[in-house]
Amino acid sequence: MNASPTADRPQLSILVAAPRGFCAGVERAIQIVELALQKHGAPVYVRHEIVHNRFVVDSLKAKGAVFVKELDEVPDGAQVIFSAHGVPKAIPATAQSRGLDWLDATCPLVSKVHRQAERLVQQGKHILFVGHAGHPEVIGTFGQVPEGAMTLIETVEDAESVSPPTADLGFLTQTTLSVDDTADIVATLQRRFPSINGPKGEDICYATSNRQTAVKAIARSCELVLVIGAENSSNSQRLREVAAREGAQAHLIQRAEFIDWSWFEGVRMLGITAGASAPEVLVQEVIDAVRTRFEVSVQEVTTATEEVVFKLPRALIDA
Ligand code: 2E6
Ligand code: F3S
Repeated sequence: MNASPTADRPQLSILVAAPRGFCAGVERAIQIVELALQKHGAPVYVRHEIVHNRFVVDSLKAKGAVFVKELDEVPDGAQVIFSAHGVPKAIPATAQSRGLDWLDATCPLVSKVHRQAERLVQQGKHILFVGHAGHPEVIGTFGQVPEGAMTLIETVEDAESVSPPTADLGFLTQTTLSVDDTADIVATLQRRFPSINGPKGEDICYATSNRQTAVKAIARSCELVLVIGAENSSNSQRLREVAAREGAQAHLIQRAEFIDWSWFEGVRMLGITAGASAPEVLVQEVIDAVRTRFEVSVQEVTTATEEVVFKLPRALIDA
């Protein structure tokens, strides 16, 4: 449908956050599925959504990827790929014992946390892991260490009340947490357990923290912020929360068709960003949808530039 003439439409300024959208780990994970399809031909099985985005999953399905919940849905002899969020050690072990041809699309920054978890356990420490219960990254990281070696901390209240089995402690975090909430949780742990061993930098990844800084910068000036991303995407949910805390009405939407136009009442400045698993095409789709109702001016607000690229698994480099 064509946009109505300029005179009919109210003015709306749009601030678009940068960085937004795909991070290096998501680019790599999608490329792993695409290259595996090129190399082996369809079908290629993927355990769990490769990244938490329906549009990405549907695009890969159309190319021959088959998404499954568990390995027992993968036929013998097939190729299977593990999602960017990481898997418990038992998953590649099972794939190996079944003779499956497996590839690991775990983000290297998640794998780094896995190795830190193993190291802390080797040092005899109990780990306090800051993260969200039930998230696949958390399940994957817990699955790197023996049962009972790690305790989940979700809130400041958990950090205040936890009574670990030993005083010899380390902490680690999920990669996609709220930077501000995590700082409060870590400060609580460090106050209660002054000798706790923590990561040198942070386990919250560069993409998560850059996207939160960027959305904070635009949300301050916006009455409404739309975050493009999925309900099950932790980093996208955190972007919505950050925008809401800055005082904006903030909504997480998968794509343009989920816009509720009543949100726009009284809005003069709209902010737009996208989670690390949301493709740029969906951001442009939202801007185009807004253009059909408003006379818009679009400005990108850049708070950081990103040049991170991760290497592909060796088995795919030639492909
Ligand atoms: C893997 C690790 C971190 O829900 P979450 O934000 O973790 O995942 P996605 O798929 O939305 O984002 C990418 C990603 C993958 N982040
Ligand atoms: Fe990795 Fe962070 Fe993206 S952990 S998949 S770079 S959101």
